[in-house]
Amino acid sequence: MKKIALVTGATAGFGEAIAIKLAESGYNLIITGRRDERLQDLKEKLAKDFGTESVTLCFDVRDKEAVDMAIDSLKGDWKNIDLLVNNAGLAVGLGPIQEGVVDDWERMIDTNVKGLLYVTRKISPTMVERKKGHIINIGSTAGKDVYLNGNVYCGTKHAVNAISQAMRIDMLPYNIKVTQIRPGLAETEFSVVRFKGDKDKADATYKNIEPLYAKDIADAVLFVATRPDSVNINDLEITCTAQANSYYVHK
Ligand code: NDP
Ligand code: 8X3
Repeated sequence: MKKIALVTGATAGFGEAIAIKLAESGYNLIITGRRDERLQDLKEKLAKDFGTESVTLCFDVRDKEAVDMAIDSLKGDWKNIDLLVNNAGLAVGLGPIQEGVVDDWERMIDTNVKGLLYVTRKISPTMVERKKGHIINIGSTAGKDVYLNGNVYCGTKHAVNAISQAMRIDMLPYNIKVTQIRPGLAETEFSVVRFKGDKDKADATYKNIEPLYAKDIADAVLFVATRPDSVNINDLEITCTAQANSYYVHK
């Protein structure tokens, strides 16, 4: 029986690359996101390229009822998720707190913090019952250092950092691994979303540097997911060579 991985936010960026990498490495996949057409295309690709069986679940992680219904719809062995990758997330806007757009703040908090919690709350009890599993949370360099105008996004990733550490303690008696992976600047759809479709602004984020790419994070996920049973990678920060931390980038 192949292992089963559920990846949230598999319609783009890191999540899509992680799903492809895990499929290539022999996992069956549960892929999730809000854009169903992309999920169907990815399902087809995984089957064609790697003979992977996958299930698509189209839902918004901010909607607790939708999360519960989606996970409850899993049949038979698909309920026995070996690896959960909490990846779905976003930044919206970049500006000082006194000019902040409350709706943007709520989208970030509801997705990056509450969404991660809803999905984990629904999936972790089965891992606890089986005394088996691995949860990988995608945090950020912004979860340890803050940067100018990053206020609420940085706050959500600090929350992911704290929750990951706490989860690891909670899961300890049940043999469940918890890993946080904290990427730095990576060229995905992240900045296009942050700047609400302004491609020029998004591109400027990565100008004059070679950023990380989604594949780099997928490689890291595979590495941490394939350590021996007795070994856990607790926390892994990854930046491009031109970046030292949240605020030092050599351009
Ligand atoms: P992308 O924008 O390329 O992908 C984001 C993914 O999250 C999409 O699949 C999107 O799917 C999903 N998503 C967003 N909101 C929701 C929602 N409400 N419900 C369900 N799915 C949702 O960005 P990245 O791949 O770069 O980002 C992935 C994660 O990595 C995020 O948590 C981000 O904070 C983090 N990160 C990114 C970095 C970067 O520089 N790129 C660096 C450090 C961390 P859909 O729209 O179909 O719902
Ligand atoms: C994303 C990294 O520095 O663009 O988490 O906010 S950054």
